[in-house]
Amino acid sequence: MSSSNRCKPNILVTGTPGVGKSTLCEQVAEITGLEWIQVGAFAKENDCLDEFDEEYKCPVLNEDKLLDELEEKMSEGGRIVDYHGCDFFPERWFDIVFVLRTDNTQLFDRLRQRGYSGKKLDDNIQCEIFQTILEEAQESYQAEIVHQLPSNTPEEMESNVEQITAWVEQYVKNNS
Ligand code: DAT
Repeated sequence: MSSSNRCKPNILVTGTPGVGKSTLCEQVAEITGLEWIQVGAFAKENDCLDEFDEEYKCPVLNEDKLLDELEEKMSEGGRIVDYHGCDFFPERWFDIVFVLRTDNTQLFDRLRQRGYSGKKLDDNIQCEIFQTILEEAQESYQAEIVHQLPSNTPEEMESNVEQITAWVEQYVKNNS
């Protein structure tokens, strides 16, 4: 359910790697005072990574340990969580979920710039084309709280930051 007793909301920002989650979260966190939790970095700092996946060339997340480590923060509220997956978080953690979307030619360029190539690049582009994360979010959370946001241009980024910031301000007003 989206209703909670939290004075400050918890937001999930998800989507394929490269769609702009971190850029967006950093700005929203700065304006609203929510704490930005970049799950990959948090997992690294809190020892929640398991063995290295050779195929994808990235470490595997220990999801159970991560959830334990995050529980207290999430129960307090006031967090903006940034991750390219969303089906293993407790539904009760989030008041709203944003799925960022990017056209695949743009995404291709961004991921190439990040140094992705081969299977890792192809799989991520396919992930976006097949709306994998959007469907994951729709299957994991109430439809009313899941919102898609286009993230192709700086103007769209700015508009997304403004919309989310306004939503946070309204939430805080309603819950104070
Ligand atoms: P993510 O955290 O989803 O992996 P990011 O925030 O690191 O993505 O962004 C990846 C790159 O793309 C980064 O160089 C900033 C750029 N970018 C992201 N969203 C954008 C947008 N809406 N317009 C222009 N550039 C964008």
